[in-house]
Amino acid sequence: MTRRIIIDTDPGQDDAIAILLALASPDEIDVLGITAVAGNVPLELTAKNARIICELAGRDDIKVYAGCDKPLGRALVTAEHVHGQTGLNGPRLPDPKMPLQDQHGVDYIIDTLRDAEPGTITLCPLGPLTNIAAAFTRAPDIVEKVREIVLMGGAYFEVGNITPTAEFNIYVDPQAADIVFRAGAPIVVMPLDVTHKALVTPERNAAFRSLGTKVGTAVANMTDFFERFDKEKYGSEGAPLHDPCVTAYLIRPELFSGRHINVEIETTSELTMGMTVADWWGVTDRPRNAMFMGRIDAQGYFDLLTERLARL
Ligand SMILES: [Ca+2]
Repeated sequence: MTRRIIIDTDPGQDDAIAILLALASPDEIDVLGITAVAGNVPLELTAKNARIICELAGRDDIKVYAGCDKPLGRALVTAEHVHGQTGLNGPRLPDPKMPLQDQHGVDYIIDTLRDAEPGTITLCPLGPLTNIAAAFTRAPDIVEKVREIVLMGGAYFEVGNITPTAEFNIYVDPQAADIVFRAGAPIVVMPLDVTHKALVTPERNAAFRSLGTKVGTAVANMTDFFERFDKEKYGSEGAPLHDPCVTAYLIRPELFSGRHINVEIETTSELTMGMTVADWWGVTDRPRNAMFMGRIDAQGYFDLLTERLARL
């Protein structure tokens, strides 16, 4: 059955590839709309980049909304050091011609869920959870409309990438993450524990480039750009391709495995702010609120990406 989804995103090269994968997979995924949030770069750029990607996919009919321009209770932290000044450094892509919708992204999320049957809409957050938390706070009645929240964020065994203990998306808005993880909707988490196993090796990037299409070339140029940062930082054979794990899960969930556990968010300690405290070993009685993934069939994941991106 086709999943009806809202992608909430801060593009970001890896967000871009996650969106392309969704748009290339209409049998499994119906993208109702895309909401932009401040994260990797400020909101003005993420709202623009989301439209650049829709146009790259030939889908200027997709509705893109701008959401929150800063976290609920903290100053915005961005990641130009990873993604470049535009957030989409790497490929040369034209400015978008398609319009940004007038409605605020949070209002769009609320209205769309209110119009839906219970348990039917999947939310796919690829950035800080500000928009989702704002919607849940303002309209708690929409939580029951959610089928699943499949998000990229957090880490347990891999600990942190923006501080020693926190992953970027959760760190930017820990208060929002706390609201979402306590909301009661089913959650699937793609933490660094998974995404750091999804490395773009030279062979995998060559597979994107050899598609010989506009999309294949753009994707190869995106991963070329951000892998410079990760290779230096981690000394790994390539960059982790984080966000497409979310949309890949909607198509082939069997690529991933993990544990259904309690996950809580650190919101008070400055030292460990934004840490996803995951009870992987079941040492507490806290209620299980999230499917926390730990393993990925990485080659299956890249084969899926290459196969689907070839369709665009
Ligand atoms: Ca992202």
